[in-house]
Amino acid sequence: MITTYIALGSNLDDPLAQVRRALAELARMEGATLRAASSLYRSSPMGPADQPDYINAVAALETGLAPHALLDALQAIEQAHGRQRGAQRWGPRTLDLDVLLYGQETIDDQRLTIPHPGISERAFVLFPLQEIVAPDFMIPGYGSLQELLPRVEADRPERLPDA
Ligand code: ROI
Repeated sequence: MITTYIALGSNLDDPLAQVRRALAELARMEGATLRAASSLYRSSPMGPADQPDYINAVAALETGLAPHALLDALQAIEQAHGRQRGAQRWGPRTLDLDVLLYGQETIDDQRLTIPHPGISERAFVLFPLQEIVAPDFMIPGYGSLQELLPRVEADRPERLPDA
């Protein structure tokens, strides 16, 4: 079994509901167990500014699924949320599920780059992640979470109260 960390993001069609529903779907996913989920956060868009704020969260799953099978399962959830692919680069989306980490493995192929290439500069990923891992948590190739967090402090997202 591997612990994998998934980033959730939405800024269309009731983003709070999209992310809550996605967390419930991760909890029901075949071949995986939801071990932890962060609070929900509101963040300003990275990329084009003329789009709504995002709701973000990070979840920890324990799974025996291989990385690409995991990706297939996550993309099925995105599809069920009406995700339209191939529109504007870095444009708005109903639901984004990104594999941030898969154990301590590094993967780089056509479909997957793990750790996620944006991980070290995305405050909307690192702050939620901080809630569900230890401070000395290591991100292969990037360093520890406590080294990375100060560099994105200026973009700290707004943590929302629990529902
Ligand atoms: N910006 C924020 N704040 N949150 C996201 O989840 C997010 N996802 C993206 C891009 C368009 C890069 N910007 C984002 O894919």
